Amino acid sequence: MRKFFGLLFILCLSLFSCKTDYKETVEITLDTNWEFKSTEDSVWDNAVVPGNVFSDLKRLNKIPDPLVGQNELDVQWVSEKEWVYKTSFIMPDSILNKEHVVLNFNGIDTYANVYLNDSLILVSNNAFRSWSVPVKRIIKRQNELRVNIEPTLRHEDNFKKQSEYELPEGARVYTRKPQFQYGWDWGPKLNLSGIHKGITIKAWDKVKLNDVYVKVDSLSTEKAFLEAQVAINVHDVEELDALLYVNDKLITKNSIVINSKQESFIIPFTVNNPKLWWTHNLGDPYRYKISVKLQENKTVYAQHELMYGIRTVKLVTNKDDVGEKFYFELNGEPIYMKGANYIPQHSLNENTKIQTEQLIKDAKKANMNMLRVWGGGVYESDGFYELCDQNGILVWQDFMFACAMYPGDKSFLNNVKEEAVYQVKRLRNHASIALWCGNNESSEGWKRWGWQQGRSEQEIQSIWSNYKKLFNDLLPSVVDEYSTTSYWESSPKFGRGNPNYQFEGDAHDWWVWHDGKPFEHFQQVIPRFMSEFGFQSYPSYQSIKHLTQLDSISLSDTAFKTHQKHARGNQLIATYMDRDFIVPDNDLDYVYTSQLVQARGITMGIEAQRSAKPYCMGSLFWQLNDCWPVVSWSSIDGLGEWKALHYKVKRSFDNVLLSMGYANDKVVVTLVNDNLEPVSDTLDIQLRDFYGNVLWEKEKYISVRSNVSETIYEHELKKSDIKLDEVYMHASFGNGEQTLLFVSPKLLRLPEAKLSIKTKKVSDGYELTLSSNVFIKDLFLSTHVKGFFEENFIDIHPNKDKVIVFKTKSLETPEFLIQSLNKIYQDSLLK
Ligand code: BMA
Repeated sequence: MRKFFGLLFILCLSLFSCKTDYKETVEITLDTNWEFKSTEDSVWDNAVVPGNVFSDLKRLNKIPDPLVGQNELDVQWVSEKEWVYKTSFIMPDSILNKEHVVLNFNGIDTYANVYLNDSLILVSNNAFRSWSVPVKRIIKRQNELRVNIEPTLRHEDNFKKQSEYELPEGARVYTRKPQFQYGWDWGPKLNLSGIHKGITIKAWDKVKLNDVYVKVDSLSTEKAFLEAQVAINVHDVEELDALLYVNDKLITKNSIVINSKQESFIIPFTVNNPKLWWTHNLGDPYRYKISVKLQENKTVYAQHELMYGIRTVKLVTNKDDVGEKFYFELNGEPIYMKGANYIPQHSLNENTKIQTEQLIKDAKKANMNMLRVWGGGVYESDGFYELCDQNGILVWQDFMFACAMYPGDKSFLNNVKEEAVYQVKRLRNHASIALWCGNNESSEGWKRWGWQQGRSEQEIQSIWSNYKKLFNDLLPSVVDEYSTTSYWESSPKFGRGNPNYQFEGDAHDWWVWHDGKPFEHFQQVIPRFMSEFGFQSYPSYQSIKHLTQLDSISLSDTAFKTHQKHARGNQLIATYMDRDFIVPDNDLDYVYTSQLVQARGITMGIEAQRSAKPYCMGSLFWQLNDCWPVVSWSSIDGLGEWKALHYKVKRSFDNVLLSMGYANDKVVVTLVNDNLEPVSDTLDIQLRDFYGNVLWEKEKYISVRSNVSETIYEHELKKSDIKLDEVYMHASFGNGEQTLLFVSPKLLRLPEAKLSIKTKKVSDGYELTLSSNVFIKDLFLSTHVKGFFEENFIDIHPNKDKVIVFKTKSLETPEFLIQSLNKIYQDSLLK
């Protein structure tokens, strides 16, 4: 009994000083003593909460790791069973003596009956909601909490039986849980159950502070007018003082007269000469510390502190001559959005805080200023948005609906309403939240994927009217009532089958990949905002070895094939590779080349879209990350390794981008300047052969206005005057550079290189100095030692040293493997 006291985690909610004499709210986390079993078993095993059944079984060696080999197929039985979790705990007097005791469930996945001391206190049916249950009358000194989790299938079957028709994309639409867990074209089918977020007990006497919502009313360089909306529960209190501090300085003190048990009030306040929050590429993501304290005389009842970025952000969609604009305005400035789509980081939710930190840092390193949290995944943890706030990255947040039509009955809509209110309120203080979007591709699917076929007119009307209830009424009104964030019904606005997709709204351009169009399509069709476009590649050598559990790379391994979820995936990679690259016949080079294919296509798209600014105002590629090791569209793989794409988008997303094209005997140099101030520097262009001879050169001082894309130089160059397959154009401007090839990589006559590598041990790894007698295209370094190459997949210019840092904490001495397109071309000559 006694041992539990040691495990209690009592939070003193005072963020100023615990010495103040006040009647604190006491909070305890119920994260110990948990056990679980299937309802068919009699033996209990220890469990981890928060967690899930798969992770528990894996930890106990009762199932193999579902994310490696073909194990996914062998563990499907887990989702079909009913599971029960229980814990026993002792309540200290500090809780029992309080006037109010509330049990909070921050996330249960999904259909559960919850019993406290044999009283049914909660029936849950939504993994995206939190639940608060008053338990003062039930809670005792010695308690047992039991959570029975039923398989989703049982409920989905019932819903199906009650429904007059089947909805497109199957039973998953009935269950409010991450939709990708039912299997996706990049993810395994692992339908989790469990208590996936923490359970806490909160106890209080007189005042409980429920929420502080800070919002910007108006903004100028001299003043930010803000308000803090405070929501509290009160008991036996008539008047309170509300104190508001900014960066620890007392700004206002108001006296609040209490009229009811649930009170909410507004504290208006002003910040002079505000330092605004900016995305990291345009300024400092500065945040103020804002604190609210509630007290009666000198007794402090509750306090709350948050880090708050002062900014305004909105989506602008005014009509124009062509169609409709689509851009984000941050602090009154139109901003080009550069980034990627984000999916859950781990199929079993086992990603650590450090891994999330790393991923956000990696996004920032690659010059991304927006991530789209995609609707088939999860509303991310508070920590995720906190990291985006800190790092100056905006978030396009989908509601969790994807690629399907959803029910519209009252109980489903009420359930979604609770979910939306909870999530919008939870995230509204984050400076990073730029947009709430209703769903991913549901509207496109309904209009263009044949979902209406074979249905009666009545059914069609009913499904579409339910869609409208959800995405045109319910969700926008929740966003409007509880936040100042813009709302967008569906991503994309039009499917690519509708020609309007180029002129209005955001676009998902899958002509490349799904429809097999060549990458050059990205240069020909440019939408107003590209919110999805992508191409698959094979993951890193480390990921392939990990998932096959082999010491060497084998692409024919059957386990490896389970980790490609797109039916035509490998074939499409092969087809595109053959168009532009020599197809290697060994697995190592094949993996390397697949990554170059992906990087070529996506950077081609990004550069065309950015050059078309301000017509196009965003490039978010599909997809940033993976939820397991897999062949997919990601730029960072399931083990966190950067693919060629991630290295290469860093340059393509740079604030100042030099872009070059060659058509009709003319080289055109474009400069995209995303900075909010002009840039000037010397543009240096050289036509070189692969041996370092400069065939032509030009230097010119260039100035470009702020926030524009401009053609800065044009040069006549007749095809007949050069050997297109033996020369390249190199341009530099400030720190930026660009290489233009005149033919596809497949046709380059790349010479054999004499490469010298000098390796020097430095404090955090190794410094490699590379130099070559000839031009080397896409040199790739890898090693068996765990670490990170600061740069990779680079071009080496003749007789010019290139220094690359390999960061590692390992004590092992690395051996470096080197691959390049020169080597692949030279090998092909020997065949
Ligand atoms: C997009 C996404 C996902 C999918 C991806 C690749 O449209 O919304 O549904 O994984 O395409 O097919």
